[in-house]
Amino acid sequence: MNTQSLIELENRYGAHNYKPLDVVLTKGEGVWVYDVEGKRYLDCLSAYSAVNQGHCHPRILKAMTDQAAKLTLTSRAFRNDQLGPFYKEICALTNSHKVLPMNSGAEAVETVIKAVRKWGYAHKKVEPEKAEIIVCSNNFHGRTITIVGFSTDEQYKEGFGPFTPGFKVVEFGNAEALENAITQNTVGFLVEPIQGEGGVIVPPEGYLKRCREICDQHEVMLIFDEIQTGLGRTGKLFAEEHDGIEADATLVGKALSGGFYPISAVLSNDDILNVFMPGDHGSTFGGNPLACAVAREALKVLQDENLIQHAETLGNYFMDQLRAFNSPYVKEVRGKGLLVGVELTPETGPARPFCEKLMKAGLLCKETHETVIRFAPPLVITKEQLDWALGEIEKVLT
Ligand code: IF1
Repeated sequence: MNTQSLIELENRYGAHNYKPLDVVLTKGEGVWVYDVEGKRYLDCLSAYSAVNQGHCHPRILKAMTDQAAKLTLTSRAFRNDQLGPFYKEICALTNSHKVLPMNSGAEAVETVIKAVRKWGYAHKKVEPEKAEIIVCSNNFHGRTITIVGFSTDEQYKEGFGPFTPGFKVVEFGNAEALENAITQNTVGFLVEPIQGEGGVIVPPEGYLKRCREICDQHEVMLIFDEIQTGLGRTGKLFAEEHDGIEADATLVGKALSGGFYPISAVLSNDDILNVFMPGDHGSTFGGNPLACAVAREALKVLQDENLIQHAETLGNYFMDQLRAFNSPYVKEVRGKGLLVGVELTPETGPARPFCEKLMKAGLLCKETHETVIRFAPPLVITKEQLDWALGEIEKVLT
């Protein structure tokens, strides 16, 4: 089937909750994806950073097919032999005490909300039903009712209320606002170290460190949503490392499977995840052996191929080159590692036509917040491939 007929099928039968670029992909390999007409594109989105290890990485593919032929799902009513090794390896890598595996990123967010609330009642002696979690303006943490309920983007909420109470919003990047919002009922502060969907917003220098201190002073759990920024994307294993701090709980998803399978996890200190008792939380697929085998290999690939350091080096080069274009359309180039946002000037108008031009040139990327082009290629991208992309971007931006 060709592009047009496949798009018609989607439009005819699917819910219209997306407006994708009109490219229908059928194959991926490393940084490259191919559409149904056989045209090749360099993927500069990596499925929103889920494909950090590159499309269809052969080692992860093998781990997946080997495990799929052996055992895929037991449910958590029984144990499986992949879970323990996965726990041990991810805790060692991330310096965590405990892990709780789920499937989607939003589920990891929901899980940490439950855990931190329960911690607040048990340990901070917050009055029943009074626990508060502070979040930031311009946040993106997923699409469930609870999560969109504390979004500051009206479109994410409109028509979906009523929402879950117990959340307070403070300005992102403003540590004083956080401190002022804390009460004796505050149990957690949930924040993205760099806001992804919000437009690749890097907070002011020292902000996260100050948040760490404030949370320590007031016995508030600091929760980093590293679902997009984690696992090498920003040139560190976690973006928190840029500030030399550690969160009390860290959420991972996306690249935890290298894009093969929905796997997410809450990583935490003992205090937080130890609140769960049998029956408090769970998921049919969470922690299944297929997911664990895939995640174990995806994490090994990140380390064995030195992708984290590579992201830092190439990311800096990428941003330097983009800035050197001195494009009249560009207001700012920002980001960390290979998570890069190019914000257009207000006069330039929306970013979408630029993304469409880049698509014609063989480069796939996606606008965010109307005026920002986000570039996040797989971390396996070579300098030569990046130079080719830069050549095409330069043509479109100048
Ligand atoms: C879509 C955005 C990116 C996330 C952070 C939690 C989640 C996400 C920091 C939830 C998910 C995804 C969702 C996906 C597109 C993508 C996205 F544009 F929507 F915002 F990456 F920027 N925390 N982000 O970025 O994880 O439940 O989806 O597994 O909604 O189309 P999820």
